[in-house]
Amino acid sequence: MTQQKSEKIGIAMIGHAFMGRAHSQAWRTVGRVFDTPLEPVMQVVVGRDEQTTADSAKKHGWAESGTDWREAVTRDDISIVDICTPGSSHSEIAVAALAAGKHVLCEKPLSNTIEEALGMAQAAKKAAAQGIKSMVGFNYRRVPAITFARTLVENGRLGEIYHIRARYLQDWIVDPEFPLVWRLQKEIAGSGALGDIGSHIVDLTQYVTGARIEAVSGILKTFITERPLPSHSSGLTAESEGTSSGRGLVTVDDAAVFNATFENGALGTFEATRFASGSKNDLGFEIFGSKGSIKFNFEDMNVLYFHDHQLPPSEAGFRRIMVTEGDSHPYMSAWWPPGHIIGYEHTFTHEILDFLTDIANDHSPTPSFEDGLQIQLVLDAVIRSSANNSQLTQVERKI
Ligand code: SOE
Repeated sequence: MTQQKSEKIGIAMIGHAFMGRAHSQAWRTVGRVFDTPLEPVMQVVVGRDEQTTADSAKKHGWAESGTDWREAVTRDDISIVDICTPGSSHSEIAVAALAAGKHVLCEKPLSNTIEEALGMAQAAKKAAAQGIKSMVGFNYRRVPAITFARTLVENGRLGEIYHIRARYLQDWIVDPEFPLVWRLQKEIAGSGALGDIGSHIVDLTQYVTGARIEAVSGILKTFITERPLPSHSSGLTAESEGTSSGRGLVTVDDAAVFNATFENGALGTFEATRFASGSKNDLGFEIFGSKGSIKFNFEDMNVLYFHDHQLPPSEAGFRRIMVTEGDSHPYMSAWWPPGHIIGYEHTFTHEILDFLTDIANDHSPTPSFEDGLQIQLVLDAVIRSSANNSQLTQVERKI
């Protein structure tokens, strides 16, 4: 099913917190920077609280607001459902939206359990037969330097890949008095650093190398096991938590470290933590091959370091490539002249551009829900390994 250029397409966004704000910016911007094949209409944003959702609609540019996602995903004027809620609600909303014939963009990680992820992948596959598209919001794939890194690997510039090293370091919960927010509650978030930020580096390393992780050996750690209950009603009480008054149990990991074997024979090392004091959003990876190597650091996100191992030793070493050349680097032709750098929010604009383009051209978006399921299976293997004395644990295949 293809749709004609500049045809309007109605959007419903479910959830309007951090990811909702980032996606709203992208929906507002994409048609004003890129020649999009479809014109997004920011029709309705849905949230739990009527007043805060109405405020969000006004601030972020949505025509309407509501508190009933089931109504929103069945509206005739809605063709895309953008899920920006915590992982505990991804499955129910995505399956209902796909069944209603809506294209679905779902934030990462795909879901909190393997069973849900499998059901979502099956529902997406069934909907795809009717021309309905679905994508998981691993936005860092759309950093131009990372898209360019994938091209270098695809073109053989790194040769055989030996080592893959990836990190995602944050420090927002080092303070023991930071409250027990939803990201620290398993029933809402599914897991902690592992699923929230570890999922990004699993996706990125598999995307850039084109190779999947086969087995892992991991350790999960929760450094601070009790925290103050959040001021807003979270359904948690000290009594229900069996903790000292006003505090609740942290039920997810604070940090995850794991080694990995890749299907192409490469070895991987991964670190995902919220306790790297001083590192605010330090996502990075290094990939070493027989013909060359690359290094990326999100804190310098417009740059890719590339070492061409085929050059004479006298010229060896990593050179700093500014990935801002409009004629030769991904996405950059639509923004500014070379050297005028872009930021975090632009990755969501690129993600939504690609989703709209795939819908218009009847192409299958990536990462797919199947890709999202495979990433959940990698995370699940880390959890099983950590519970089994870090034994090397195979990643299950359910696809
Ligand atoms: C919190 O760790 C978070 O908002 C993640 O959920 C996002 O995916 C990441 O891009 C920024 O940090």
